[in-house]
Amino acid sequence: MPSPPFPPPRSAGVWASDRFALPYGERTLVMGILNCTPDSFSDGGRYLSPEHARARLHELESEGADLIDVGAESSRPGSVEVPVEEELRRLEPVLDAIASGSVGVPVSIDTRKSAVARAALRAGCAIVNDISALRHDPEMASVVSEERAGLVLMHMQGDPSTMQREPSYAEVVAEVAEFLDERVARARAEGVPAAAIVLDPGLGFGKTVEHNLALLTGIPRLAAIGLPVLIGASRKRFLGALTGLAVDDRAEVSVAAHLAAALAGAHIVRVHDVRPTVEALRVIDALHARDRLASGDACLADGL
Ligand code: HH2
Repeated sequence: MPSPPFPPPRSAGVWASDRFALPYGERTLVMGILNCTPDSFSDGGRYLSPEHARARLHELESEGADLIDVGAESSRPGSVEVPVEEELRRLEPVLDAIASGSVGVPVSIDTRKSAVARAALRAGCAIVNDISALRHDPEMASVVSEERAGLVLMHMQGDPSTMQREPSYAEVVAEVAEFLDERVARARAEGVPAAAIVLDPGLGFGKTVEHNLALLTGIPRLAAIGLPVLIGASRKRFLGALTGLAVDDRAEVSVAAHLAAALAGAHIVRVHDVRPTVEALRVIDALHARDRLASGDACLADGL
C-alpha cells in the first residue's frame, strides 16, 4: 500500500497586489517583527527610539526577512487600545525610513485602524496586517481596497483586553476555518482581490495551549481554503507553558514551532528571530521540494 505523501503537498503561487509580489510555496517566507511599542510582550521598549527602530528594520532585512511587519500597538493579552495619534507618533521614524526608499523588502503595517493603515500605505507600506480581520474599523476594507494593498486576515476570539479569559470552541479548527472563509468573502465583496489575501489562525488570540496545538496540526484544513497561510508562534505564551521557558529564552522553541507549521503547509511565518528561522526552514523547504525534484522540475545534485 503506498504511504501518504510526507510532508503533505504545499500549494504555491504569488501573494501580490499592485504594491508587491511575493512568490510563496516553494520557499517558506519569513516575516520579521518590529514592534515600536513600550509594552509588547517580547520586544516592548527596545525599538521605541528612532535610531533603534531604523537599525532594527535594516537588521531584519539583512538577516533574511522576506517582509517586515511593523506595529505600534501591542495586542498582548490584557492590552488596551492606543489612540490613533499615539500609534502614528510611534511609527513616524519607521515610516520615514520606508518613505525614503531605504527598505528593500515589502513592509506590512500591523494595525486595526484605517487611519494608521492609510498613513502607512501612503508612506510606502505594501500590506495591512489586521488582527481583527476587518471587524474593528468599518473603513479598513475600503482603505485596503482603494490603496491596492495586500491583506492579512487573522482570527481572534474576543479582543486583546479579554481574549485569554476563557477561550472556548466546540471544534477550534473548523470554527477558525469557517471564520476565515467568511472574512475572505467580506474582503472580496469590498474589492480586495483574492491574490492579495493571506490567512492566519491567530495563535494566542483567544486560544488555550490545546487550541494552539490543534490549529498547528490543522494547517492543511486552513490551507484548503485556497489562500496562503501565515503562522505567528514567535515567543508566545503557549510555548512557555509547554516548555517552562521565559519569554527571552524562547527563540529555539519558536523555531521548532515554525518548522512544524511549515512542515504542515504554512507558507509564511511571523518571527522575532529571523536568522535562525531562515536557516532552519531550508531543511523543511528541501523536504517540500522533493516532490518537485522527483517530477523533474529542478535538479539538486548533491554528493552527501
Ligand atoms: N501576533 C502578534 C501581533 N500581531 N499578527 C498576525 N497576523 N499574527 C500573529 O500571530 C500576531 C500578529 C503578537 O505578537 P507581537 O507583535 O510580538 O507582540 P505584541 O502584540 O505584544 O506587540
